[in-house]
Amino acid sequence: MLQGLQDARKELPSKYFYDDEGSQLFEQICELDEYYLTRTELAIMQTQKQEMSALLGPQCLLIEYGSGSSTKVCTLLDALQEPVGYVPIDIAKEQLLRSVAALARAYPELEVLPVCADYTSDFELPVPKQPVLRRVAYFPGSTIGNFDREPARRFLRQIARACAGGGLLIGVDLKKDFNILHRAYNDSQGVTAQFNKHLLVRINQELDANFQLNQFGHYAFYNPGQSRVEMHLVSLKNQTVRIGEVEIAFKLGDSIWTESSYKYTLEEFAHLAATAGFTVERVWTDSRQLFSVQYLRVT
Ligand code: AVI
Repeated sequence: MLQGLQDARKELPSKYFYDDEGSQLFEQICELDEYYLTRTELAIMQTQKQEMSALLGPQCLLIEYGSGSSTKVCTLLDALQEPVGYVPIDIAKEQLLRSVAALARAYPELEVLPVCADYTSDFELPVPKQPVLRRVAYFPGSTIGNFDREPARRFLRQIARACAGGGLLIGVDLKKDFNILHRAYNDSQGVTAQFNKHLLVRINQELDANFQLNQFGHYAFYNPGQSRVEMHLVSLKNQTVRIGEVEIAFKLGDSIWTESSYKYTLEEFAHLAATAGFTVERVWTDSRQLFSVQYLRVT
């Protein structure tokens, strides 16, 4: 965190949004009218789950990277043919434990094998009791968009290795009218702004800092040259912030870059997938082509 704030271009890794409170704020974002992503993806899952289930086949081990509240996966679990297990991976422990308990009630037959980890790190995949025919990763929500290009490729390669002989069901947000993107990341209720500032709240609480939340503004815009929505926190005045023993000076207008959310065309994503060891087998989209769910097979 300190390193990121001391660089000439101040930047904080977006993965730190997701402690328990941050994860709850994100769940609130997913309910917003302006945030079309979740709603659109869920509708695609609902209408296409039978075909998805046929592609994934019987006795698969479903591994979800960044499972959150594990709500999206239920649509899939309802349709899958005799899944041998479900591995939810998430860094937010409380939420992970809550969702495991809920899943155990809803799917008493299903073996649930939770992993509390940063899913981009090296961790051991648990082995279910029943034999596995195919390992399939599930990475919904277009979280792949929060990775820069090279880290995205590395992460997809990591999944391809973990699921050799299997595949990946992934949600990918698509390029579209900038105004739709602008509204999605600048909602009228200010939930996204609160989510963005949550990083500062965490630094204050966990690293003994004194950021004044009302002295930083939420700023999100689409950068067409880079095909991404950028989220920043912009200093509203000249100020000095203390983090532990370290003082960091901000000038009026200085920004902390907190997140990128890349948007793809289907061709661009197929190219990225191919360079990471996957072949796109099937793409489902909504009628407005806002969002896609894709099944990639490990090549
Ligand atoms: C988790 N991720 C896909 C979200 C996104 O749209 O990039 C995070 C988010 N940031 C602001 N609103 C939602």
